[in-house]
Amino acid sequence: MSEEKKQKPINFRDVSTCESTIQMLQKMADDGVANAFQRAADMKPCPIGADSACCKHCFMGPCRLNAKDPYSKVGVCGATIDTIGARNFARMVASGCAAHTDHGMGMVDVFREVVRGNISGYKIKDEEKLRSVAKSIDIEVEGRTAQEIATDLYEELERTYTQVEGEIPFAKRVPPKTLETWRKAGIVPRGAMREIMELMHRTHIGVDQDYENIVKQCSRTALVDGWGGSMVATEISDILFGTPKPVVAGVNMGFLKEDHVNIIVHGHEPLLFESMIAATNDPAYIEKAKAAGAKGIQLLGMCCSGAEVLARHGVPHAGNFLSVEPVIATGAVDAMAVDVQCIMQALSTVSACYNTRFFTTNPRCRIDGAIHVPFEEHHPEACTNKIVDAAIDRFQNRTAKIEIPRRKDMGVHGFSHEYINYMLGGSFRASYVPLNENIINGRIRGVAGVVGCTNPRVKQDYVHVELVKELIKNNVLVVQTGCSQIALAKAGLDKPDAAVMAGDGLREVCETVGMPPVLSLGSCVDNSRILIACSEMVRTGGLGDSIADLPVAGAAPEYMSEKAICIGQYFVASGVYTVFGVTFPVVEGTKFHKLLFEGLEEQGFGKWGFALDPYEMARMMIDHIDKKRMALGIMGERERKLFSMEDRRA
Ligand code: NFS
Repeated sequence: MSEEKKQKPINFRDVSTCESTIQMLQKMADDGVANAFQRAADMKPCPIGADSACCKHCFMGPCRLNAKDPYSKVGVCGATIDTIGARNFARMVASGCAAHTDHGMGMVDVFREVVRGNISGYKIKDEEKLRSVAKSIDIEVEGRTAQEIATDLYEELERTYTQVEGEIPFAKRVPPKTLETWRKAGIVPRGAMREIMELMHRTHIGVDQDYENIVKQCSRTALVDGWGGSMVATEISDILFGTPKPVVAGVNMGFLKEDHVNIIVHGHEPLLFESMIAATNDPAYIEKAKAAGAKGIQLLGMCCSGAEVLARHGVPHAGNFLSVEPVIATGAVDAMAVDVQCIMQALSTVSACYNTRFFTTNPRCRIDGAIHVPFEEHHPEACTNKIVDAAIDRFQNRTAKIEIPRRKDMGVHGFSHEYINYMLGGSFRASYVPLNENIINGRIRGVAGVVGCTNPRVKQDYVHVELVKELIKNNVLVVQTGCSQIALAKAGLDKPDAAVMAGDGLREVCETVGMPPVLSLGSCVDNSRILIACSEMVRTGGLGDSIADLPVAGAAPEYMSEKAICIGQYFVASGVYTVFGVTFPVVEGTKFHKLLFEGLEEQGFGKWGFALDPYEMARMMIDHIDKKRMALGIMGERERKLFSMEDRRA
């Protein structure tokens, strides 16, 4: 079954803290089926590549520089370590930005077709959101029909992608002082296509060889993701499928049901998932499943589209990125359908081992060995029906031994920034005033976004969970997206009674409002909700004039994707201190590294940070938050006591 020959023995408890994943890793080992944890153990990362100290941008090389003595060598063309590092980093940003903006543009395409009446399967579900998004970019809404507003809106939002000159529409949502910093630096994004194109051009051999200049275009490209592609994806998803409101929902593999037909959707675009919800609730299909001997059909999500429908509809979520292979080892997954992004190629092999029907659905993502059933927005049922049929057929002919981990974790999901507004202020005075007030009076020390992937190079979920626990203990309110929020959901921190784990101040606020100390906001494109929340905090007043003034910080402690690098860069460019774990793909001690970790902050932006240890990471974020509080003059006496590492651990 396995393609691996010599395997390093691994203790599963050393590589994950997710009980279900550990149980399934044991099963995979018994079954002789390979997985990412094993492959990571067997494959040492290339040290030169890990530091991004090699250049493959032309064929005079590849040139390898020495990370230990970075200025001892240059490439064949004379490129220095700073140029090479900046170009490599920039291309990660370009790739991550392309992924999010291509997704966002796909959403605009569908929105346009819905507005024109060419698609019947989706409709404008949240008219209030339509109006508020339109208003935020100065589209007239008074006395106009939804149709008229939506027509203007898609035309306007399309500019986020295609515009050649001028600022993207959502630049209007950026706090004035932050926008001024961008304008001064010449980095207000035009359209995504233009920014990505220019960044790819500038990083070609022999073009931009000034790392500071490259970083400018890097920021501009990243910003067109955060305030552009991703934000449009979030807003249009809300308009079409509804803005999330808190919903009690479950996470973990225990939601698979042995006596049901189980279907998992894994990927990033809500379209496939929304249509799959319709198909699996179709009475005709439920009857068909029953005729095949099942009690019904159980639909579950994984990764980011899973996080979106968890937030919007309470569809259970089976696990984050590193659990996608292990879940198949349950033998209970009758079909897995994927669209784009974070889809491991190995899923095709693992599915074959357990007789799971594995489907690709998007023309952008085909995998050798998968069954390709094209998803087409005009006729989504043509795709989803085939998948449900195949799943029922597989249920009837199950051969794999079934072992489903028992664990189910219930929690509250779906905190859109609109809901945070409402939750804190109530329906009559919905606003961020209570949040700002509680930050100013010190009950809440600050806000941290903890987001991003899981990565087999670090113990799955461990850094996420320890970091978040440490932050809330120190009265930092945590907002979450992506695979990170699934880690915390499994650890039980997204329920109101988790407030007992928070410091006194945060606990008091949580108990008064009835909210958890950890708010899960959705998928990775929903990081744009955090940007909007930051803007609202600035607009509400009392916490400075720009995002860079706010007592906030961000982290992606177990990241693995280029999308994460792009997200990190747009938070930094927006003014947020952003700490990454695992590894940082830039040679330490270089001028380029210094610019990212110090120089950008001096220019009025945020800055990057790096740490492996969750407690160290928390300390860095808290120190930064305190630094901002101090600058704002809201550092109360009570908080001045600095805890040592030992105090915190205790
Ligand atoms: Ni984000 Fe979503 Fe997860 Fe990482 Fe992948 S699923 S878009 S990249 S692994 S958080």
